[in-house]
Amino acid sequence: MRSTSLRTGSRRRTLAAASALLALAPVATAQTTSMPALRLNQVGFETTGPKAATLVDTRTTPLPWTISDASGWVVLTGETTVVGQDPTSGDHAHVLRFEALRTAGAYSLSAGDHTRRIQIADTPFATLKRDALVFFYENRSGIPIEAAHVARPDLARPAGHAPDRATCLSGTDTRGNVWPGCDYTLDVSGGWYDAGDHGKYVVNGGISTWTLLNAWERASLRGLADPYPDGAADIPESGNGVSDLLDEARWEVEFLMRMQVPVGARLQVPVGLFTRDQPLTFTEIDAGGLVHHKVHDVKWTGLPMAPADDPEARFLYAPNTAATLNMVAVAAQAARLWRTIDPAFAERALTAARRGLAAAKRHPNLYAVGDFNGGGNYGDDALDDELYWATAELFVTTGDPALLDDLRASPFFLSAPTAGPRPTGDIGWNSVGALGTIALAQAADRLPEAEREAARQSLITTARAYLADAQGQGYGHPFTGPDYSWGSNGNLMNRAMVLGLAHDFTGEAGFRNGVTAALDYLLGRNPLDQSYVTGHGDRPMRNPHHRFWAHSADPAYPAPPAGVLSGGPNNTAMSDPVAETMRGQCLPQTCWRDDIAAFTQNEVAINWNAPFVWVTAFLSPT
Ligand code: 9MR
Repeated sequence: MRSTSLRTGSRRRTLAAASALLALAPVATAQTTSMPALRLNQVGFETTGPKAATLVDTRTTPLPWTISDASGWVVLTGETTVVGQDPTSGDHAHVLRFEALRTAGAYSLSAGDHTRRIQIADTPFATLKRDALVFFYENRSGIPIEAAHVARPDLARPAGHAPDRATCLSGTDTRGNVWPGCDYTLDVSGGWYDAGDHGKYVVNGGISTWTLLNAWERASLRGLADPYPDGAADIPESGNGVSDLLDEARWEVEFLMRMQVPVGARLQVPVGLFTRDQPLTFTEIDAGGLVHHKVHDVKWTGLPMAPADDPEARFLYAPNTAATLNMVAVAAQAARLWRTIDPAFAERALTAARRGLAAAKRHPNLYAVGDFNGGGNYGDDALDDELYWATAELFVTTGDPALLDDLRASPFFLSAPTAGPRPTGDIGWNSVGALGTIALAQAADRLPEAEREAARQSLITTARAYLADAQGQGYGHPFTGPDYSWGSNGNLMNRAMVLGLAHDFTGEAGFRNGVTAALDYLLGRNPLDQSYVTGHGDRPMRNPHHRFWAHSADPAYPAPPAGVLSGGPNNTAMSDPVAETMRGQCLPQTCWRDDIAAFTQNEVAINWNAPFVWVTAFLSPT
């Protein structure tokens, strides 16, 4: 885990930053001037669920609102609650609550001279849930994407990187270090492309796969239906008698295991942390069991490009401790989940996990080095949380008492994002400690009851803090900012997952309502009146940063499928060509453009769609 200050809001920081933000005049863009002032979930509200909308209006007294049905009959009236000036959106917000309306149908909501259509349905998120998972099939590497399994023929494409065989990168990096390479080649075919690029990264693959597997295991442990029973997602494996959610996740688990260094291989790698201006020194180690960081093109490819057209050479990047522990966590989880479904696969996963953990303990200080021309970095210089997470998953799978001793010795033992002996910070690809606590809190018969309860309490305390963050937000979502970092929508979904778990543990409706509030924000209740999900809502995202779904750059390429979540507003890394033009001109929640070139704002990624799957599966359990 690196510093999580960008992700975690504390009240003090929020207030200080709020006054700094007020100095930033909100700039009306073409995008903002024509927006309706009533902002709400454009997909729909659950008949029995919470229902809220935001009205942007400068008046400081409550305003009346009405809801009429399709025949114009007024079915509900009320008054807004004035929230006031919302510092991270720049909007003067009123909130409307209409949960009293519990009859499915189409309605018109009117307030302050504005009218907006709303939908109320028993399960408004069922299609969203399916589409959110199909995203993963559509980003598979090493297999053709077949017209029979996608919504439109133009989304089909030939297999990319089939096969994906690579040896270790050798030669000079951008800082002049000379990498020695290795004497083997691995077949690392399969897996998912990370995002808009063609890289496959173990670190980000780890949390993404864990999240999908947890969505399945959570339902199973709670005696709920499989959220994606066989056939639900219509993927090539549909019909094999296994959950589509498990089949999809296995596509990546197999890839993560292929990234493991063969037993006995000796490699020259940088050991320990190097500052960026220090030349690297390479030490020969027994690298067997470690896991390579990523497989990626030697340099970034251009856009648009179908995966099968990638002309660049691909390489394995040096193994390190974080990547190894990511594989361990997920392989341990897989060993548990497939134990009766496919015992041979489960056994193979357990062997990989055990070997990986032993290798990570032998080499606890191998860090990702990012000075290459191609590929994202996913570098992390604090690995205690990865060790805790991987150990927790292997302990839950095996019950090995030695692993429990290790867990109890970890600073993160039973900690959650804002609670426990060492709060982990919000969940993200580089902040995975809470995932270990979630595994321990969910597992039956592993921890003594008092410790299991403490794990649950940490998560519940965190969920309460997230609900407190939602208080006073103009758009009602459980995040104060002030900073909206890269992938802020994915971060919000990770918060929603913790809220969902707190609901599992307590049954308190307020936690479930917090999950819905987070989803409302993604689906249009936000200052840009934007559904950040393709194909869903009146104003869906259309132009993601993606090399294949690149229609807006070249009409020969397809528009995106439905169910793809945009990374979302990002006021912390405004380094793409679109964001550069917005610097100093947008408030945090508005630093976003639906533009294929805006890779810091509008890329899509497996670690953002995965908690989106978790959340939609939570809200739409069958
Ligand atoms: O999600 C990642 C974000 O947290 C980092 O700040 C950013 C810059 O390193 O990288 C993001 O991940 C990207 C990755 O490096 C390459 N594939 C696309 C990912 C999403 O933009």
